[in-house]
Amino acid sequence: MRSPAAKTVRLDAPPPPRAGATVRAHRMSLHPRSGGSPADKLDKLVAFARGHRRALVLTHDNPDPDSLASGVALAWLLGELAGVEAKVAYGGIVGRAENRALIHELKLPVVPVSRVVFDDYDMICMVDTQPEQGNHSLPRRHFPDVVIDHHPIRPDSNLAPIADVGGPIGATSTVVVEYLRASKLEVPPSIATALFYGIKADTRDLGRHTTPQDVEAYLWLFPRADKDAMGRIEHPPLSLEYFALSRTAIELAEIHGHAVVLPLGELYAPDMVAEVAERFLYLEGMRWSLAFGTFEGDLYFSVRTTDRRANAGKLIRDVIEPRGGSAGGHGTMAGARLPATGLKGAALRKLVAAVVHDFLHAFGERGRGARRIAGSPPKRTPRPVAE
Ligand SMILES: [Mn+2]
Repeated sequence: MRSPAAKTVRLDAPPPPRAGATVRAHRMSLHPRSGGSPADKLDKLVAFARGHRRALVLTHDNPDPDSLASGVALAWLLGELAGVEAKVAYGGIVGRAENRALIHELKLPVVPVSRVVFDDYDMICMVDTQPEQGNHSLPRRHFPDVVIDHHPIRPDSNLAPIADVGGPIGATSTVVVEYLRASKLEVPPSIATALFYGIKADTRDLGRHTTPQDVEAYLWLFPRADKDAMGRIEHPPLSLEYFALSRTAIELAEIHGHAVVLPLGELYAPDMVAEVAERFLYLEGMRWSLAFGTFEGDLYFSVRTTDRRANAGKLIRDVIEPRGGSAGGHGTMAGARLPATGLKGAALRKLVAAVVHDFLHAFGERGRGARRIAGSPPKRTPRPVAE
């Protein structure tokens, strides 16, 4: 049986709220965004948390620095102010070397979601993503109690008792810093450093999607952050796999007008599409970059643009969601996952070709032949140039 409403249900949409939804309705008055100042928001969060024993803080899958930092900081705050034992977990893997160094150097207490028994927790928080976003590992039978995210609000996020969601703030870490400042607590250097890097990474050193609140949080964190650790986090050793992926990207890059497309094949970590898309946007003359590859049967896409008037988040959702994938992002940066399990050879190539075609169309680049970065293969080895 099909009801008209069923047609509009997306594959990554969460289930209807649990039976507790009627109880939640009156709690929506706690919605901190209607509550004004960070101190008010913090009070409401702490009052809500005090009725609970154990909290789980979930980042988005394949977490980035902003997600990890805001998760760890929120967990610390819940422990200090509400006496709630909070654990931070992430789905997927941490692949990018800088993000691995962030966890390692600062000994951040985060665990893979595979080690989590969701029913052990009576409070669930979500940071840097939202229930409907589809890029997190919260099982469908659960719904978060707390959602803190700087991405554009999705309707279901308002069903959470505490939801501090929406732009234009450049990083979820900035939102959490405002809570920390309101708490008047002394923040441990590891947490300050993580948040500092979270803001730095999401705003690309305050040069992208940056608001005065981000600058203020950054400046507040600067004297509290461990600069030696920051140096090791931002400049970590890079693996052979990393350089092999860079070679693949350079060899296979296709330039279509003002867009560069980077087919990366099998990825060693899904978050590397973001790294490569980001890097190749530096190629002069580019307005768009698109990197994609497969990991454990799924296709991962990352889009970046230099066009500040663009909406990469909407663009990627328009291309990926009708095909049954999940996608999200905002103005100049966005990512997506498209299940492709079982697709091989020609079937996978056909899907990829159709998706890339749609992306190029959305970028406004059609009907031109692709150029390469380096002629493939090079006709002759260039003579070494004396230093
Ligand atoms: Mn973020």
